[in-house]
Amino acid sequence: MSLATDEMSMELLVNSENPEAALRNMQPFINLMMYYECALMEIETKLKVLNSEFALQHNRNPFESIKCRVKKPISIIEKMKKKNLDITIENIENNLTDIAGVRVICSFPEDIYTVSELLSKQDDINVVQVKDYIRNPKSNGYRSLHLIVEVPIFLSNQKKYMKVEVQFRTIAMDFWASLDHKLKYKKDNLKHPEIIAQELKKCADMVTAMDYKMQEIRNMLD
Ligand code: 0O2
Repeated sequence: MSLATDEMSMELLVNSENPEAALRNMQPFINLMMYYECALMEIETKLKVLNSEFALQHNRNPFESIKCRVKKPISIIEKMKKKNLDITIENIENNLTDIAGVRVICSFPEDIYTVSELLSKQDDINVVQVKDYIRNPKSNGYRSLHLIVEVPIFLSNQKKYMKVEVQFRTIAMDFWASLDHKLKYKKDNLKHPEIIAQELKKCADMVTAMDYKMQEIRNMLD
């Protein structure tokens, strides 16, 4: 069981008058989270295979790191509430696309498109949605390429397609996004959040310029 589901089960069990019944009720949710974890393993393996092959051919890795996570139960509940949806297993599966999340950190912008295209064209992958915040950055300066893909997992009695959100960014975009993420959570306690947002936007422009300059140098080296 993952840490996320483990935390939730402990909380519910401790507060329950009938722990056995509580555990039975939670089982479908625990199963669903396990399916998402399996989907993450599939995507991670696919990306690692691409990385190894690319490294052999080009003598360098197209990405620096991969981080995988299953959304915490509390965040799932918050997102379902925000969407005004009843919290059922079916609704969670049908309406949330980022329960399983993979973040791929690349050195150069062009590698993002190379790796994401190689992943997308694999014949067992269905690309459900592409949000290209690199070619079309958000107004705050956020840049990343987001893919929602479906990947099959093979269980003992069924083959099940699970959705995974794969975010591709450069090291510089990731650095920027982690600081911006802090702004999102601290905004309410800041005196002038708009000034920080403006400064961050300036940084986003510098990050973009640097990414493309680094890419140019990389291409000259090649
Ligand atoms: P967390 O805590 O990172 O998981 P949807 O998921 O489709 O309902 P949305 O906002 O339309 O919601 O999806 P989108 O734009 O693809 O964003 C999904 C994720 O991208 C976010 O997840 C963030 O991880 C990241 N992201 C999007 N915009 C920003 C941004 O402006 N700044 C930063 N730092 N990250 C961003 P969550 O669930 O919002 O948050």
